Amino acid sequence: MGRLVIVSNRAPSVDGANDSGGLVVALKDALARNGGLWIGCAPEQTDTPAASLVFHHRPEFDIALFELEPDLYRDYYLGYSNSVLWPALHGRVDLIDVQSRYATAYRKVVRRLARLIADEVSADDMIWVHDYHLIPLAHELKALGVMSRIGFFLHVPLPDLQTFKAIPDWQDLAGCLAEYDLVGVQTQRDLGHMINIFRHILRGELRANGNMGIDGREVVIGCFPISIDVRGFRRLAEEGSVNVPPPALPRLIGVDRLDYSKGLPQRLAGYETFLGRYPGFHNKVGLLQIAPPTRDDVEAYRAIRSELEQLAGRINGRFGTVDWTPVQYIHRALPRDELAVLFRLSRVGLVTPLFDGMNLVAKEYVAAQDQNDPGVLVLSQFAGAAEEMSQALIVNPHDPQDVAEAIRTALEMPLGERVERHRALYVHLEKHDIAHWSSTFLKRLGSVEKIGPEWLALFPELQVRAKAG
Ligand code: GDG
Repeated sequence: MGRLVIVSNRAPSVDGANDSGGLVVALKDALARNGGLWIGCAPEQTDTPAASLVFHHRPEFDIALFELEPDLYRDYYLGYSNSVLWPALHGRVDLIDVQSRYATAYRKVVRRLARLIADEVSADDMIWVHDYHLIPLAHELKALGVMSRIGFFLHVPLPDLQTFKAIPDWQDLAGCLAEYDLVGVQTQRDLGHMINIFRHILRGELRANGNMGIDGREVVIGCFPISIDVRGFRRLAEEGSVNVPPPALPRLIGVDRLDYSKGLPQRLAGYETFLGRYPGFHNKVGLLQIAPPTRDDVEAYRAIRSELEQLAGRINGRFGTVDWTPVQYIHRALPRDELAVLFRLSRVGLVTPLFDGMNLVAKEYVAAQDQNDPGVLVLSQFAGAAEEMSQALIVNPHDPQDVAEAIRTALEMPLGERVERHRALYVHLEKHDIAHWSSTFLKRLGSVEKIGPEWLALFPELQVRAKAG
């Protein structure tokens, strides 16, 4: 049996330092089973990249890094990935920054990576590619004769057809997606968009088994809602909060990378409306917003940062007193165990993105709660998580009145109702945790029909091994 080969823009750190939570936890076991491999971009760029993957051995699996020149990396990562694809996939077509060198760099990086991978894998390995940074990888690998099963999972939303067509290379990109053996998205919403995109752009046909027929091939498609290590996160919150006193005032909490898709200004507008409408809560509640920086080199991210700082300042100026600061804003990352405790000790979790593939913070907030006295999750209808978490208070993040009312409802919700809603959410999450997500995806990828290795042995000419260069 072959190995599992994970490919993502960023690989786990070589020393395992940032393993906690996330994909590593989910995939460690599957990787360890057959001497697995995780391929990702080297964290540092260099003017003289190695001509092959750079290997590091970890006890459970190997890590193989590909190196990139600084300019190439910038145009591929900050450029095409995060100034074209990220805004387009999140419906912010107004923020797309089209530069031909971005697209060139993106294709160049993926093509180069494909050559490095083709040298490494064999037909019975299973390759799982993650996210929008690497969409054309299956196309490039197949062009090099790689026969492995190749699956793709999109962590971010797949928008509707019209929005998708705002991407300059939309036809090409749709064709590249359809070259995977399995394409997974987070939600039924995104699955519907994918079917539409394949139908209209590639003349795909939806088959009775739920897969798509495209150009005489069957592309397996599916919805695989990602999750978290629910029990692990709960433990972190429980253990960390022993002897930690609750905050002086009931707390609302928001934790988001500082990204325009997360709806932070809209959230603050909702909170401001709440404070304006319900003066009885003045001095009786506080909002803690943690928003670590991300992609600071892209102009749209600098703009959202200054907008948020102004808004927080305005609210504090308008409602604050000598003894009370309505908004506490932290613009840096906190350790994960600290976050877990903060979630547990917060009465309301505010998760109000404008568009989000899933949103793991919503799941972390629920996992961290004390089941005997849980807080309430206020969740945007546009977070993928809303498909699974209907017992949260679901809001329209664009409507400050709606957010304000949900905040009030959450703060006034009786214990019985809080416990009931939390139990339903927790039971679902515990069953659908991150291990469930990865095993469902891998099982489906493993069952995709391919020419088996025994056949390949009879037809060695099919097993082309590409050479670098
Ligand atoms: C993409 C998709 C999809 C945040 N601040 C700190 C911190 N975080 C952690 C959270 C959570 C993670 O970062 C954020 O995950 P999200 O799911 O909320 O959002 P994205 O980063 O945009 O992730 C998203 C996800 O991929 C998975 O498929 O759900 O839709 O956009 O775990 O806790 N962690 C620490 N300090 C912080 O200050 N330690």
